[in-house]
Amino acid sequence: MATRFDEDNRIMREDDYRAILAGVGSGEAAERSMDELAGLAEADGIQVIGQMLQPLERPVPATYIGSGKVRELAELCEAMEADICIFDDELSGIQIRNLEEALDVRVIDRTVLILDIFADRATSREGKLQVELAQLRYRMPRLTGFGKKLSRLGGGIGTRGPGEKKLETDRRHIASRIDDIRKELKKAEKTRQIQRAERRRSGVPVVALMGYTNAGKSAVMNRILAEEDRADQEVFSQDMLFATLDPRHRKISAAGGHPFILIDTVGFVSKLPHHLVEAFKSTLEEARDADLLIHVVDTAREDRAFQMEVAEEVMDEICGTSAPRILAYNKIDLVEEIPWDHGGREAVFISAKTGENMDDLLEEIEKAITGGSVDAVFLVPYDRGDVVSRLCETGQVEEMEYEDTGTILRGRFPEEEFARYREFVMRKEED
Ligand SMILES: Nc1nc2c(ncn2[C@@H]2O[C@H](COP(=O)(O)OP(=O)(O)OP(=O)(O)O)[C@@H](O)[C@H]2O)c(=O)[nH]1
Ligand SMILES: [Mg+2]
Repeated sequence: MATRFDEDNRIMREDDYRAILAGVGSGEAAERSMDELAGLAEADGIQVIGQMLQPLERPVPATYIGSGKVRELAELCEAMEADICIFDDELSGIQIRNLEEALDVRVIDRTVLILDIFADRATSREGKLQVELAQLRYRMPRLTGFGKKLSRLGGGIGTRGPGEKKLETDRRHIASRIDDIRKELKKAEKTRQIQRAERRRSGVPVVALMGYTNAGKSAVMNRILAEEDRADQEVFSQDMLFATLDPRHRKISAAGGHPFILIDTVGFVSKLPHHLVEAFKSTLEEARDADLLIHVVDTAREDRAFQMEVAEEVMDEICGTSAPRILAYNKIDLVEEIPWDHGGREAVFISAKTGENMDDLLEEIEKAITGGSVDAVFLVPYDRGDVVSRLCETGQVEEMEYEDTGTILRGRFPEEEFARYREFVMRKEED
């Protein structure tokens, strides 16, 4: 959990931050969004002591909430001894300044909160740079918006991370730092592109685990690895928001099944900051190119439908709507019944914790990635070792024999491989 410092650089206790949340909107969606904001605040070690939702259609330009509400909020802050107000949408510099003046507490928004959590979680060099880039791009147009509260609180919330030192330097410094980070990220992106191209060339399908944060994506990956006796290659999985920031891939050889590459990705929440999505674009690109998306859902959540909608929206934005998807209702060990309508889509009901029905998931993956495969027998001359390796890699070879004229391979192969090496096909076996 995050460590904070007061103005004399003494460590503050985590619950020293007492926050009131404020949002605009009405109906269930607005309430869910506020609940989610409270969850984010808690994930950042902030104690939520109150909240206020104003039923406006859209925020007020000068102060986000209406002026009457601002006064009400100021009274509430004073009465409850709050020291921070968190607004549910991204605020402009002017709004921050006006609100800090009127409320006399530190003012931050959802974006700062999310970036703060990300800054805390980032471990890889690339992850840290991506978060810093998003933080700087958020701060750039708001330099004048940060009032005296910020300098008073020094390295408080929203200023954590490598960007911290740059905060009070001028726009030019920030711009040049943004430039440097972009250049460095570009290099990392190049390496990633090469690796991705290699994976593409190998013809092994890519399957991406996606979904709302804390749904159990990493746990699903770990369960699949454990079943292959590869627990040593497990990824970080924890009951916390945004446990995963950097994508991780593992090649899965799925006992007897078609091999595939499984990618674990960063989790989503609603209103994910635009700059963050931008900054994480290159890491998310892996998922964008995936042949199959697995939407992992936390079945035990009461707000499951909301989380699913949020995840679908981000998935549409990143991957488009065309990649095939499987819905994986996870954590079924925590629910009594699993009976609901999933809109006729491919769905499996699993528990990454107990391992229940994981074979259903693997079966669905197999079905989706081998769509259009053929049982066939190949005879490949000995000077075409490349073809043999390729067929072994992309197909499920059941039998291999060495004849005078070459290697005989019997098994199930993707249609395109079958077509590509038609000249070596001895026979095609009908079902
Ligand atoms: N009971 C139960 N808990 C589960 C199951 N799957 C995952 N969990 C728990 O849910 C929490 C979140 O799991 P993660 O695998 O970190 O979830 P994630 O989707 O990767 O989350 P982020 O990377 O933070 O977006 C952990 O505490 C897991 O142990 C399950 O099937 N049953
Ligand atoms: Mg994860």
